[in-house]
Amino acid sequence: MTDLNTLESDVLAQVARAADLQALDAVRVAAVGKTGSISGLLKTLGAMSPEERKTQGAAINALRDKVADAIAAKKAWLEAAELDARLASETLDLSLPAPHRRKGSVHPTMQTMDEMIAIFAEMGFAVAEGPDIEDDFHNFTALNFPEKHPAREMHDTFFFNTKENGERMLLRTHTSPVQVRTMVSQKPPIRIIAPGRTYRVDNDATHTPVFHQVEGLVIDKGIHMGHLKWTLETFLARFFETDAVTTQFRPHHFPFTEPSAEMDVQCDRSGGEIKIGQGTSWLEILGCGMVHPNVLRACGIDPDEYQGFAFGMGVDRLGMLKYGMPDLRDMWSSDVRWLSHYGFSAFAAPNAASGLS
Ligand code: 2NM
Repeated sequence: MTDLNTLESDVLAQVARAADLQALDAVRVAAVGKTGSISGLLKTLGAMSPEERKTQGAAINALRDKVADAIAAKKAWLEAAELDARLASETLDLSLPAPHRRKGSVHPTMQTMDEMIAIFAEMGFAVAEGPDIEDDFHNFTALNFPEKHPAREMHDTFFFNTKENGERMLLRTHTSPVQVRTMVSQKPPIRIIAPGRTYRVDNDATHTPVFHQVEGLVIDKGIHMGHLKWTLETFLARFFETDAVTTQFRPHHFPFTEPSAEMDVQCDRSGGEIKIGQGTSWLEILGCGMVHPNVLRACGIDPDEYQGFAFGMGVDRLGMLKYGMPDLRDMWSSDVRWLSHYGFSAFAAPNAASGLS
């Protein structure tokens, strides 16, 4: 008859030696599996006297439980060790610099947009956002573009396929629909800028199908073009980091403003590059005007009680002027040499306190 104590120390030693889960399972099968050594002992109970069966049965069962517990404990330990090894081998320190790779940088357009937002934020403007995919009402109708009027053709629009209900969505041609949504949902006074991507069917040296705008809107009682002029001149002086700028309004036409104007800023073109804030030339820089009464009415604002000014400027264009980039198409070239030449540090976000660029 096998000595239970010898069997016990034998099996427990095998459990202790098992180096991995596979080896441990082999030990389990050899000891407590169907044809295992301990299971075999249990089968010998039938041939014993009732007295012997009572003592031997209890002893063999106790041995079986002890071995099963030892195997379960070792299994848990091996699984934890396996997980630890995997975690150690898969460790990736994301805070380490990547010395053999080119570092990423902020795209000049996004840097320019962040600078513009920082200046307007300091002047008390809130930032408003809206969807890139718009409907006809918010992009055109509410902005006083008459139905079937050629003014709609001015913005060569990317349209989606007409839906079953007859509606045709579009990619916004300007960020003005954000101003519409703001006027519809908020009560005056309103003071917002709407920065974002805009889309027009247009592709040449000075136009890309996707471009970026920052538009602004102020609605309150007694707002007039003097407020508009001061706001824009203050913005331009800060943006171009000069003490002051000289500007002129030129009459223009937009459906959504009356009167409408383009603003030119005085500049110097004598040295090959454009310098803002001095000189004898004028540079067209943005569009603006007093919000048309029809627009206010379409947005639920009484034009006899409230007036407002609005303006819109191209971020890509302003960035080119400020950072001396000659060709708009470089913006989309994904050329890492261009990006690292003009790119900005991701850790130097523009703000009014520490400087813009
Ligand atoms: C421009 C020029 C002039 C403008 C008008 C509005 C609104 F919604 F208030 F009517 N938003 N933006 C506006 C006015 C935009 O971009 C060249």
